[in-house]
Amino acid sequence: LEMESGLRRALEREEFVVYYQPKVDLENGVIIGAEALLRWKHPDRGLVSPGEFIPILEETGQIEQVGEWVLKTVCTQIRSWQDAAMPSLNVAVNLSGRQLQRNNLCTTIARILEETGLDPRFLELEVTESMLMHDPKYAVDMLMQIRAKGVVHIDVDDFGTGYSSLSYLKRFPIDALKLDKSFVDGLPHDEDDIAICQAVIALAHSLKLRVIAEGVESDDQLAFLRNNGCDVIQGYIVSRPLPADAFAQLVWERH
Ligand code: G
Ligand code: G
Ligand code: NA
Ligand code: MN
Repeated sequence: LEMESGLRRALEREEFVVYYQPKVDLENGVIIGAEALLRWKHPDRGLVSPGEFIPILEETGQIEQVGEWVLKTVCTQIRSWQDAAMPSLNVAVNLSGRQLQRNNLCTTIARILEETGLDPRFLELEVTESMLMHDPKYAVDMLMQIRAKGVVHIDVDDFGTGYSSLSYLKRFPIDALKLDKSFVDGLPHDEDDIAICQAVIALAHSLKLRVIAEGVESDDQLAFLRNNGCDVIQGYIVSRPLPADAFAQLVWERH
């Protein structure tokens, strides 16, 4: 309850901040973008993880306002990196189920792109498998509308943890599957995780989708993923999520 009232004031007190975790192309080792991850700078408790407060924002409905703030902040940030002549970057924003269910989501995204003047192909969206399968017909329709606005990079997060209908997977206008950390964890030794990762990579490629592995921590995991054709990785082996300036510095250093 105390957290709930704190969250209610967090937006106006400017206590939210976006961190950026790099995504690296395995073909050339280049940082091609980032996942935007929300943090709450609580006045007493320090950095609070979204795992603790996103569920509360979802329950109270505040996620819509905060989600819009995240989209706006990220689009503004990408624009300012472009203005500073940074190498080209895509940044992925996580959508919540409640945001996807609102039928004005497409209008909101279009307005933010317009306000920030960002070319829509630099904004990437992450939706979870379970959000899509909650009402697949609706999700296909909504994602088609968003894609029609020029947002062509839509990734399926936590892939493999829920269950997808393969016939729908083909119909969603998506361009990448994110291999969940829980499967990457067991690489390169756990037989089941090996089988699952290889199957997801094969499935994705046969549907002409890219594969982004998340939660990559070790050289062994990285080697396995590279040898098995994974396209992009994200994880502590590259970097933890970073504040915008530190992320930009890393991009320059590795350029
Ligand atoms: O950043 P990790 O460090 O703790 O994130 C925990 C969870 O919170 C992840 O499932 C992530 O997808 C989710 N998350 C992080 N940022 C956002 C956000 O801006 N919006 C939504 N809806 N979820 C987010
Ligand atoms: O649900 P989602 O996939 O958006 O969540 C991403 C979460 O995983 C974030 O909380 C992020 O901080 C965390 N994360 C990212 N890379 C790693 C990693 O290499 N190891 C661990 N333990 N967590 C990671
Ligand atoms: Na995500
Ligand atoms: Mn994920």
